[in-house]
Amino acid sequence: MKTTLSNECCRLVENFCLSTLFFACHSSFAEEPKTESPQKAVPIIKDGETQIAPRFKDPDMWIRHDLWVETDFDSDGDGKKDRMHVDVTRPRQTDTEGLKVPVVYNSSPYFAGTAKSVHGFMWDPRHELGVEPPKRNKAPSAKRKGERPIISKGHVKDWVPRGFAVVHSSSPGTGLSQGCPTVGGDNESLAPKAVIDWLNGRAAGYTTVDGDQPVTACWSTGKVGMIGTSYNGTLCLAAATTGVEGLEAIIPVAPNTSYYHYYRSNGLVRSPGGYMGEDIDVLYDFINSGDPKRREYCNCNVRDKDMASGIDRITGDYNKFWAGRDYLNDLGPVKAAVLMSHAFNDWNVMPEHSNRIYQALKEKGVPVQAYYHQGGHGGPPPIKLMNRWFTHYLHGVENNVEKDARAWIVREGDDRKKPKSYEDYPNPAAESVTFQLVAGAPEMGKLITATNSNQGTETIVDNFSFSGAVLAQADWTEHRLMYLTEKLTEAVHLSGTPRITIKLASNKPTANLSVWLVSLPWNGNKNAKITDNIITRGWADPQNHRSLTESEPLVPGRFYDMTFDLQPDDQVIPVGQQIGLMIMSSDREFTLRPDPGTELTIDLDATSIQLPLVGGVKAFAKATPKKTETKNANSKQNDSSVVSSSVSYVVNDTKRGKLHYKNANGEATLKVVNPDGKVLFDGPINTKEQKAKVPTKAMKWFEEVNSKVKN
Ligand SMILES: [Ca+2]
Ligand SMILES: [Ca+2]
Ligand SMILES: [Ca+2]
Repeated sequence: MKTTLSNECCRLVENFCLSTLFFACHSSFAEEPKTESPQKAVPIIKDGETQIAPRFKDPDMWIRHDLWVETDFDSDGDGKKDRMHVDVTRPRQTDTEGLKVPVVYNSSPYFAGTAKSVHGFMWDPRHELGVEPPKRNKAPSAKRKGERPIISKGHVKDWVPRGFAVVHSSSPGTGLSQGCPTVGGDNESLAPKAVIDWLNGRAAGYTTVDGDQPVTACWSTGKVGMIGTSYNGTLCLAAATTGVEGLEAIIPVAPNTSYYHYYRSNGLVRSPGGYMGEDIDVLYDFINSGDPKRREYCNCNVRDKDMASGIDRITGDYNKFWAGRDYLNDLGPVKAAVLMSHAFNDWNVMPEHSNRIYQALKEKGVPVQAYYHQGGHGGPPPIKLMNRWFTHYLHGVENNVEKDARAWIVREGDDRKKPKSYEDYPNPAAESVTFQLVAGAPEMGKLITATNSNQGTETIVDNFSFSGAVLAQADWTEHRLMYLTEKLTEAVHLSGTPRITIKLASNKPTANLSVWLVSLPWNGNKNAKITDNIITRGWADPQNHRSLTESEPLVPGRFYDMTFDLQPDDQVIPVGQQIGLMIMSSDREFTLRPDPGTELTIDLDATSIQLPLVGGVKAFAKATPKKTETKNANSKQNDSSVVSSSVSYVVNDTKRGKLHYKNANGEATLKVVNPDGKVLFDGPINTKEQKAKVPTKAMKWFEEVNSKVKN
């Protein structure tokens, strides 16, 4: 690679170059080391990875400086183009030997201070659905740290010793960057674009926020890779959607790719996990650390105008405001190679955020790979994966990274640095398996692959005071419905996005709807991993059964069909567990919390869930063999490996009433209540004598139902 100062670069920015050299002298160390090797330093590439080089390694020899890059927008209304505060850390040889290096770039709204604890100014979730929410508390103002010249030390240790420059910038309206924070607005895409333009000699940089002494990046090869976690990951994607020349690769870690999907779910107001009551305006207040003199303008225009009129916490519907903050709508110009990173148990920025982009880019033919682990929010891929990505796309080294496995997934309990490779995500061997429901409320019903009928309806009485974890462990409750598969005798591998189709009626015009896929028995141990208990979850607004952009009040008692996706997942459910489909109304940790009492009635025959299982229905059948009829005389009574013989179901029928049958280890009981609530029979039915006491009509109904369940 070229190591001399390119004349072309200097010609392009002729006027800047002298001042750059002047500036470089200032920012550089005072004394030349005496033992200078005669050969010029170059990045060392071995086995397809850029190596730590002895001559780039010493942090005392690095050059650090800051500057402001001028953008093309004026988002803070002062009539001047907004300038972004940028820092640079680069190997000394970029000054002394004319070395040119590629750039690892990280942009963030968090670098220069945030408002104190976000929890003081959240929206209060405790109100009825579909009404104007109570006003939220005023946020304390964020204190601007705005340190110079180092904005952040992030990623420096990984990349500068390998001979990359590392560049940071504060996003618009934060720290010493001008403009307004817009949380997903266009200026957040155009700001990193301007920085990349500067790294390529196409935009102006200055030594001060308002001065005219220029700074150039003649030391840059112009090849830029962006990396960042969460909001900083969003900004990588935001920059890529501009199609800016020079942005060759990005590694977004747990990026939020749509603010709608972050604060809403299928038409429902739904908080990110751990941040109950957060909304886009709360995040605005949290990051609003820019110039105190411009804040009034920004608050007025961005938060109190654009956001206030767009967020719609009353219906939770998708609209123009949200569409403008959904990067899936902006993928057209993307050409940067994307190494997407996320965790399947990130209940803050949920895994759909990366998956929707990954799948769309794959279809578009953009080079993509995915790295997923089983933990929570954040967590980048192992350095080796990142290094191979940047070495190929920023250095142009043919290391065949594009022929590597497309998906890297850390298995449950494994070291996060040791993912298993897969052909793709979802696993190409996964096939959708449809499960139907067998009645069981208020206890647990069954989840079966056979087709099924005459299961009637079952009803949930909403009560936000119980968490999903409590409801999943309850033996008997009216606050959730639970349907369990047989106990697994072989592990089952779910890979992809589960989809539920549900037919339901509400007794009120509004209702929350929450669905969890769980693994039972619940592991209540303090050290339990999240994958021990929760497989995945999803939320939806029944009012949006027909349209995501238009809620429709529910007619109490009328049944509606709706289909929606749970969060994408890749999880192996081990032997001995049962997969449970839990349906709730409010979800204490995620949804709004209306007064308890809303009743959701589910039509079981018209409700099903599709699970993407590796090996499809055959693999599932193999993991849940039919119980043998032979009495297992040899097995000990408490042998936990014996498949439980407990059967229980409840059937609701508007004409006949309610039938509840339970058989636990051979002890059968039956309860039949007529539609007026009169108990026709309630007692054991183990012997001929006991059965004789059951009224003929009730017995006939029971036999009908029983024969169907057995099939
Ligand atoms: Ca301005
Ligand atoms: Ca809605
Ligand atoms: Ca999972």
